[in-house]
Amino acid sequence: MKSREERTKWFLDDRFGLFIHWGLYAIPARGEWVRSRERLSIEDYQPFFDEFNPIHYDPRAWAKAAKAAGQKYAVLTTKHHDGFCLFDSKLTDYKATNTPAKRDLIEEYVEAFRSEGLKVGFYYSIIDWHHDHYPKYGDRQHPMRDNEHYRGEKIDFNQYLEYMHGQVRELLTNYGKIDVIWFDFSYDEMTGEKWKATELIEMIRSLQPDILIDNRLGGNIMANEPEIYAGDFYSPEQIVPPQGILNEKNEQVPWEACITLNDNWGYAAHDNNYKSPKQVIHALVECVSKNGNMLLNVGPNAKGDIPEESLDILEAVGKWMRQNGESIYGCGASFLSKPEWGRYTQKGNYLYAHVYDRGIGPIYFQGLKGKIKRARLLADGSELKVQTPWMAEQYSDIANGAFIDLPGAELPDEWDT
Ligand code: FUL
Repeated sequence: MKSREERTKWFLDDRFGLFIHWGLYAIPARGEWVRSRERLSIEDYQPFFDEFNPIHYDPRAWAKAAKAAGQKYAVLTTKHHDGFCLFDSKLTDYKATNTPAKRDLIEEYVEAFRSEGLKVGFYYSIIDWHHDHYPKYGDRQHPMRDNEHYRGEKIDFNQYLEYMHGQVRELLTNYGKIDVIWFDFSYDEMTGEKWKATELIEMIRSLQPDILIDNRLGGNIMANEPEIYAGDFYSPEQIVPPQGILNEKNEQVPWEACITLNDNWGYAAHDNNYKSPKQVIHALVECVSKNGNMLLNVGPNAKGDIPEESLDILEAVGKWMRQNGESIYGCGASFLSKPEWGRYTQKGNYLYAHVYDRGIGPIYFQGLKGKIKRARLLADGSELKVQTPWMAEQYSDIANGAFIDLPGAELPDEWDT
């Protein structure tokens, strides 16, 4: 079996992926937690199942948008907390093939993303608000929490476990090679032991030895024993960890920050709080400058369209990536500390200076270990002058530093040159 280091190689090179939250909740259009937040009963939620008919679903178009944005892999919700399955599971009737959609949406997704050359991941919720044997009463992650009707409920959690493990087996047997499985999530007393995570991971590794597993089954990645259910990477949500993620020996551990484009994962019709392309690019650079990945989310609507606002952002990011992707792919943190004018990323002997703030005059590189052989602008490939400005010797310790001249008064790329 490959080591975690070998398994995560492609992942850490690729750096940028697309997260897709899509399911029945796209119809009420108030985010993927609508059933829980509004305490909707099974009956309240049923119309969305009866109506689900995403006539515009075209995963090829999604894959093309991701690819054009510079994203190298994707992760789609095969089942979210509401329990609805986008795939044709033999273990339930609560699935897309039984809705008016009448299609295995996961099969089409895998096919489409693969043929566009992207790696393919499955999000799978271990929480399940629909299953009869998933705890309901007094469970803070359940829509029916504290509903007296469920006090003293008789559930057989083992039946749920069998179902959940069985579905993971289906997902990793019926769709060819899968690159990432993204579980969501352990909480309170629902720990790795409860989910029988060790057995689950053993099964996963036997079916798909190279697949990457996130950390949300619980467990401690730092323990560094692949037999333990810890998974391969951390999944900080809506934050970039300030120092990256380090183990006790101060080594970087793989991580991927998942970030929404507005304030919701699932489609939310009235949420217009979109980030700007500049914020998204800076977030991606921030992740890479700390040895992390970014999984950027979109929430397609009930018809299967990614919202226009999201597509526009992806397109703008893609434009930047086409010129500057070299400073992202295969890159990680630099040994140099954060400069005043922006960020560094680094790949071997190549140092990438992400200039956010033009300032005046040349930009200063502090603490170099050797001489800069040559410098160029990623925007157009033109050579830049490494120089010592007149009289600078008197004012700065330039022995281990260098000044580089930027042409013009404005940066060629307003967000990150
Ligand atoms: C969370 C979930 O509860 C959200 O709905 C979303 O899927 C996010 C990525 O993980 O914890």
